[in-house]
Amino acid sequence: MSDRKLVIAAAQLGPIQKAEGRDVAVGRMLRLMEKAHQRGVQVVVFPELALTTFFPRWYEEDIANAAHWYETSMPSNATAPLFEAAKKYGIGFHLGYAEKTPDGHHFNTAIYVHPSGETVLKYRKVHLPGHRDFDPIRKVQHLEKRYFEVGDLGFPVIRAPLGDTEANIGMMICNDRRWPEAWRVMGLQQVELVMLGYNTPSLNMDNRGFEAHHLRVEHSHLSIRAGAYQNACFAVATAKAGTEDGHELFGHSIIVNPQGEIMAQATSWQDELITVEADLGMCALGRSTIFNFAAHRRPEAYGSITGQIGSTPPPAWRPG
Ligand code: CDT
Repeated sequence: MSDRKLVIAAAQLGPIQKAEGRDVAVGRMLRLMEKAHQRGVQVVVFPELALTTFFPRWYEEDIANAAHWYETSMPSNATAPLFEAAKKYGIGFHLGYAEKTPDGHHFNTAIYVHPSGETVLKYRKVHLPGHRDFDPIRKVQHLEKRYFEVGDLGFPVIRAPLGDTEANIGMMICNDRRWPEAWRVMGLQQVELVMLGYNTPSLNMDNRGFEAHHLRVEHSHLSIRAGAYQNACFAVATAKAGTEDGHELFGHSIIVNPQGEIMAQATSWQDELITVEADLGMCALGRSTIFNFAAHRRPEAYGSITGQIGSTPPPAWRPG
């Protein structure tokens, strides 16, 4: 036990339909922030692309027709109430949204906002799943590579005031959680709390092979639990859940401790707040023993991790 306690929450959102505006999403988020305040929460994590439906499932021949999905300023008139609520309740919040920069770049972005309204940290999604062009084989499109550029900020970690303490915080977005490299880059910066939002279809829509349905959530949890354990950090993983215009996203938002244990899990596919009291002192055990990087890492054996992208076949051995 330490005196570095923090009450954190995953604020899962139910579905947002294509026709629904940001006012609907923000109104629901405000209700979750009010609930968080009632429960003494100090940090709230909202999902990836929290202000709109998961629009990369919709193909636009002319990308200009997708312009309305992006935020060109943060805060904006639509999102200002979130910043005001943060100030009123003294709650920091993580928000995922589609960003269009002043010079015309498009990113799948997340920010962490201090209760003062200042943005503490920004992250732009690195591992964009899916494809760029319309894919006739797929049952549902997943056009993140069409609508976003690869994030250009790396995986930054920053030490910042959180609640009554300070913590080393980092972020990843959805598909990033499946890539151990993303976790380790933050582990190497002594991250203590990873915030991540996701929109994950309940079924594999690639239509290129069989994947058992029950493994979809399993793979998500497996990745988050392993990432938190192997890097001695807490993780708050928040879903957008439920059926958006006929397309189902699984919920199962979780908060995980540095032992890789699930401390809390959402049970609905609707707006739902799950909370825990995290003792950030717990990060010290893994970091000073089995995952004491300074003592045990062997980067001289890891060159291929950064030296190549695709895998290569190994040399073949034959008897005699
Ligand atoms: N949003 C996101 O990154 N979703 C992916 C689904 C991949 S299916 C092309 C995920 O990893 O959950």
